[in-house]
Amino acid sequence: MSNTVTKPKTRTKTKVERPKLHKVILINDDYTPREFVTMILKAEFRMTEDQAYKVMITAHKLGACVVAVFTKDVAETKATRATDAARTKGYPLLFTTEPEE
Ligand code: NFA
Repeated sequence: MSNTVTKPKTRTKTKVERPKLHKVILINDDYTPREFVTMILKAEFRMTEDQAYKVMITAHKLGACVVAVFTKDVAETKATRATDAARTKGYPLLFTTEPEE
């Protein structure tokens, strides 16, 4: 029959991948005051005094500490904003980012 209606032979399955998350990492240095680090963590990463103090003291003791994970754009923006805020006060404080495994 020439006018038979047939189903399509191929199907399309859309795969949605979860965007890879990126860590924001606080790096220790010998010059930035503890109080200032804690203040930046509270302001930029919306942490409580307790959370901010724990992250600051962990970086102070171990050399670095993961602050939080975000999508790539958000992680980079927050790391840059936090680092820039320290620069305006003349502190060498540094936040970096790296993709999660
Ligand atoms: N190590 C700094 C000090 O003793 C405090 C600090 C903690 C700096 C975490 C940077 C990151 N004043």
